[in-house]
Amino acid sequence: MPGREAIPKVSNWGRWGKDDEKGTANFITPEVIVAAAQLVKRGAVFCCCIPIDQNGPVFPTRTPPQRFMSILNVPLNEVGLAGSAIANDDYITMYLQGSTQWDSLAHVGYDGKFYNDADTSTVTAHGGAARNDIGKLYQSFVTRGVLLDMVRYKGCEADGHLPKDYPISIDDLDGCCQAQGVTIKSGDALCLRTGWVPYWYSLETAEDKDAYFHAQPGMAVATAEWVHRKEISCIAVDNIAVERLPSEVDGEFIPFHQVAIRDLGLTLGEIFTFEELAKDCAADGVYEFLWVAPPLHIPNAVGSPLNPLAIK
Ligand code: UVW
Repeated sequence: MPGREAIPKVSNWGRWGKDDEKGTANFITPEVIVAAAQLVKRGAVFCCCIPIDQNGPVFPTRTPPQRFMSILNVPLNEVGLAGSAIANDDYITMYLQGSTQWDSLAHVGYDGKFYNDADTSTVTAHGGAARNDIGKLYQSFVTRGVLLDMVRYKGCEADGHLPKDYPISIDDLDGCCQAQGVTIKSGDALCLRTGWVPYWYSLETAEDKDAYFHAQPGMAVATAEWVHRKEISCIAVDNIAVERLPSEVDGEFIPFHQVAIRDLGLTLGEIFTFEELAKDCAADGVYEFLWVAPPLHIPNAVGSPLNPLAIK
């Protein structure tokens, strides 16, 4: 197996200035947003996240989200407030990486650095991420989305997902674009269907659920060069780690994360679902749409859940 030399040597450090913290989100210009808005033709809306509950796939180092009632059918006149109203409140505890999520540019680095030469000291226990946090992108990821339905393209529709640990290559990405009749443009959100998240919900045994996280179809590390060349603004995948697991690079668990997040400043999205959108795209042959997928406005956060919408 090759070592770190197999990781493409591409970088956006300094491209948008030495203080930039948005990375490839900068490809989404006002012109890109105006053009993306023209893609709304039918008013059809497709939600591309899983429910935030205890049933979704969560990496074993994390725990599933939990929602609690904090007050239950409380008559307001019993707590010193006027009137006949009764009220309920609730709260949630969750990993910001514990459901459909964006990884910020402070999520993964290497060799002591995060995107755009940010030192590891920019992330602290009390302050979180002082640089490259997801909160900086709260108005971002409204752009043209393109779904590459790799499950259908690779003839895996009967299984519903790509083979486990399938590495999606540059040839696959180009071939899928060609088969679907789409051209990737600067600023696009790449939405990639592997079928891996829907597959989770069919698993029954603890062994199968454990194995699920150790081998998954996803982006081959070499595709980082393609993503860079195409000026993609963000990648959203219906798998657990965007990239193929196990890694193709000796000694590195998540090499695509390293080059994409740290070197390119590329926001990665995981645990999406594209089943309904993919059905619609196959039916009308239109694989482009308005993509509205901002993170929550959480200053200093390393990641964020979201409710991503594809609108046709
Ligand atoms: C994995 O779960 C492996 O990826 P991330 O840390 O980006 O969520």
